[in-house]
Amino acid sequence: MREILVLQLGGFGNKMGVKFWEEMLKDSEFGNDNEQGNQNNKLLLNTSNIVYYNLHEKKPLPRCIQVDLGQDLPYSNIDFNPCNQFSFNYSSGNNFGFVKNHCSNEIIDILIDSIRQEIEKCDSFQGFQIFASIIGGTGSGLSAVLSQKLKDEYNSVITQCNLLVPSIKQNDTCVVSPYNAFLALNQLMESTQQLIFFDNQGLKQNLSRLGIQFDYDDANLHVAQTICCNSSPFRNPGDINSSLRKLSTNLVPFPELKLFTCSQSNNQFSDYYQEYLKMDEYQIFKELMSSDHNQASIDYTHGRFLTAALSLRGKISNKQIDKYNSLFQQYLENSTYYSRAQKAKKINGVNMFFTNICKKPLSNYEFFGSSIINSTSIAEQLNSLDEKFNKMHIRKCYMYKYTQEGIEEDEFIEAKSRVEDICRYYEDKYNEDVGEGHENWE
Ligand SMILES: Nc1nc2c(ncn2[C@@H]2O[C@H](COP(=O)(O)OP(=O)(O)OP(=O)(O)O)[C@@H](O)[C@H]2O)c(=O)[nH]1
Ligand SMILES: [Mg+2]
Repeated sequence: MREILVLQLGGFGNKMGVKFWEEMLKDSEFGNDNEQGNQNNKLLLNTSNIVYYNLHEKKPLPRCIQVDLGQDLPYSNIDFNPCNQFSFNYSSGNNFGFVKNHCSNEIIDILIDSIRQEIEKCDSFQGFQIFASIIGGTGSGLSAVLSQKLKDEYNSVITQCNLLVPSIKQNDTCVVSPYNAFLALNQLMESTQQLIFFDNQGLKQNLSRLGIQFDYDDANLHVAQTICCNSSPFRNPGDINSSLRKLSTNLVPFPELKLFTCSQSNNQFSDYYQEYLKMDEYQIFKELMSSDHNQASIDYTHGRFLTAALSLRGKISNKQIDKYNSLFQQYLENSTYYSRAQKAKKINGVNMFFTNICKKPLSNYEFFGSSIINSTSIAEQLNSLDEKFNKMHIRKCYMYKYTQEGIEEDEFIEAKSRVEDICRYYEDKYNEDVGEGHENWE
C-alpha cells in the first residue's frame, strides 16, 4: 500500500503537524456511509491507509509519531494514537549539541522501537515525512539523529524533510539558529533524499499578499495545506499515481541538488480573486511558479529553475496543462516570462515539469495547486545563512555551549564546508548555463 509515516519533531513540527492532519481529515471525507459513500469508502480504504490506519474501526488514526523534548505537545481535537506521543522532561536550551549528545541517547531507542512497530503494520512501506524546524535545538538535533538512524535501518526507503529554516532577512527568536541549522543540514544532506525549505519571512509575505496578518496558526495552515496538496497524488487516484520515490526521481537531476521550496495557489485567494472566473489552468500555473507565492524568501528570478513538481486539484484539463507545460518552458527559455518575474529562466537540458492532476477538489476550493520547485536561487538562502554562521563562528561566539555538549570544532568546520559545497554546486549549475562572458552569479 506504500504507506508513509510522518515524524513530527519539536515545537513547529508538532503544531504544523496538527494542522496538517486537520487538512488531511477534511480531504479524506471519512464517515460518509450512504451507498455512494460505501463505494467511496472502498476507494478510501485503498488510498487513505497510506497515511491512516485503523480504518475499519470508527476512528481512523493518523500514522505519525509526535515527539517534543519538553512537555509541549499541542492540544488538538484529533484522535492521535497515544502510544505514539512522546514528550519528556528536558529543555534543549536551543542547543543542537545537547539534543544530539545527551537527550537522544536516552530516547532514541524508544523512538526507533515505536517507528519499527508502525512499519511492521505496513504492507509496503514507502518512506518518512519529517516535519521540524532546524532553528531551535529539538527540531535540528532530533531530525539529524533520527534521520541517521533511519538511514542505517531502512536504507531503501525515501525520507522527505519539511523544514522551517532561518529566514534571510528576518531575525529568528533563537540567536544560535545558524549553528543549529548548519549542524542539522550537514547530517540531513547525507541521510535524506528530499529537503523542502519554508521560512517565516516567506510565509509572512504570502499571508500579507492575502491580507492576513502573520501569526503561527495561519502560517502553519498555509504550510499544512501545501504539504497536503503535495502528497495528494500519493493518496488520490489520478491519471498518474505518484510516490515519494517518483518525486525524488523527477525532482533531483543531480544528487547534491535536492533542496526545494514550495508555492501554493487556489481560486479563492488567487491574484485574480476579484475576477474569480479568470482562474484557469494558465493562471494557476503562473502563480505556482512565481516568487511571490514562494513560501521561502528566495527570488526565482535570481537563478534558474531546474525542476518542478506540480500537484493540481479540481476540474483541471490535462490537455490545457500539457499545453502550458510546453509553452511555459519555451517562455522560460526565451526569458519572456510574465511581467512580475521577467528574468526567471530554466536550466537548459533538463525537462522541467512533473505534473499530477487529481480531479477531486481539495476542500471547497474549485482550483487548488501546490508546487515543489528545485531552483538554483536556493543558493541565496544558503549564502545568507553562511554569512550569519560566519559572523558568529569567526568570533567563536556561543561555541563553548556546543563544545560543552561534545560538539567538536571539526563538526562546525565540516558542516560549514558541506553547506558551502552545496551552494557552489547550485552556483556552478547557474554559471554553466549562463555561459562564459555573460552575467555571473553575484
Ligand atoms: N511558522 C511557525 N514558526 C514557528 C512555530 N513555532 C515556532 N516557530 C519558529 O521556529 C523557531 C523555533 O522552533 P521550535 O520548533 O519552537 O523549536 P524546537 O524544535 O522545539 O526546539 P527547541 O524549543 O529549541 O528545543 C522559532 O524561530 C519560531 O519563530 C509555528 O508554530 N509556526
Ligand atoms: Mg521547543
